[in-house]
Amino acid sequence: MVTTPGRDTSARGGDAALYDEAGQARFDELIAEDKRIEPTDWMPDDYRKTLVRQVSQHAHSEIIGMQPEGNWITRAPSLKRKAILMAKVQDEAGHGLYLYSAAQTLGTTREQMMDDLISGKAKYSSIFNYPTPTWADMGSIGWLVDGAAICNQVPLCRASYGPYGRAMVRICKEESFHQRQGFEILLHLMRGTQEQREMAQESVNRWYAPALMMFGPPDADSPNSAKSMAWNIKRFSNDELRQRFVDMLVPQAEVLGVTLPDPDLKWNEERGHYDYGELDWDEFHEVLKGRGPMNAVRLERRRTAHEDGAWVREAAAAYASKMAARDERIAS
Ligand code: BYC
Repeated sequence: MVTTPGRDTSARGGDAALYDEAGQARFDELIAEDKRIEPTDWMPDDYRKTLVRQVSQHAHSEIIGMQPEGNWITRAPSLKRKAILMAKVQDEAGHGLYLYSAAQTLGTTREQMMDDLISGKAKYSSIFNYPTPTWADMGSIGWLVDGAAICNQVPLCRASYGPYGRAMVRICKEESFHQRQGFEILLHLMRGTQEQREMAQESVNRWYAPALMMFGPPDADSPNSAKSMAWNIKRFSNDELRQRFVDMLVPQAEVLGVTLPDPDLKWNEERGHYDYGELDWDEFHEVLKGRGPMNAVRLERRRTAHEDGAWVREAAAAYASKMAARDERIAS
């Protein structure tokens, strides 16, 4: 094994910083053969950093994403709707936990990720910085937000990093149920009274464009895509996935009877895809800078929840050290 000191290329964040030529060759081979990289394999530092960035942002999105829907648990229109919504929000918490665990295998700690989130340093999906003023928003989130998430995440099941890809398999199964329940909420409203139909349409009008922006900036402005695709983390570009999503939405909107709020949306025979109008990327960048309609509220809520949960973390740590001391006594 040839090692070159001075380049921090270790797979485990804090370990000795050594470039491993044989490790690099093995890594390149695994990527070329479209095989999985596991936590114990050597990996280039840039690959590890890219994954920590994407997986932790993804985990934060799931955790912050509980808030817009959590907002409606106490006001769901029936016991059945309430039970479904509670289960869905709990699923999001579970997704966050799988993903934090996957990120931890890359050498980062849960504490570090949490600090980055509550200090406002870490990003999370732009979509969760929009408000949920009506019940129809639970339908739009399921149909459009979870729908976009599935389009984006099904290819991530084949991500080259094992723990991430495996977490995505389970997450996608649950997202698929989430998307259907959102569709069903909207269908129910669209088959209801005039007022309910208007509520559903108004909500779709607000969520459609932000959902399209979930896929990230246009390819020409996506600094991370090329590397992520070369490493088989991302399998499709942001624009490719956005197009796939639009093509999927149009027939579903017809079944629902809602209008997608884009006058430029039309079938392009030549391309075999729907053309769609320009999105407001200034709005997207404003949201990313923390100036979206709900950024401050979302972060403040997370901060408070973290502080309120301090006693749980302390109790768990005290219990763990008590158990460790007991095991030591038994062993000696
Ligand atoms: N929001 O070079 P790019 C869910 C950032 S949760 C915020 O294209 P990349 C659900 C990007 O991070 C769904 N930031 O980046 C939960 C980068 O900044 P940094 C969450 C965004 O990584 C609860 C910069 O813009 N899904 O489904 O190649 C309830 C340039 O972008 C966004 C995931 O996280 C955005 N929308 O591609 C209901 C999926 N877009 O990091 C539902 C996993 C871009 O360089 N993530 N940025 O400072 C990914 O697939 C990719 O990270 C992205 C971006 C496609 C999002």
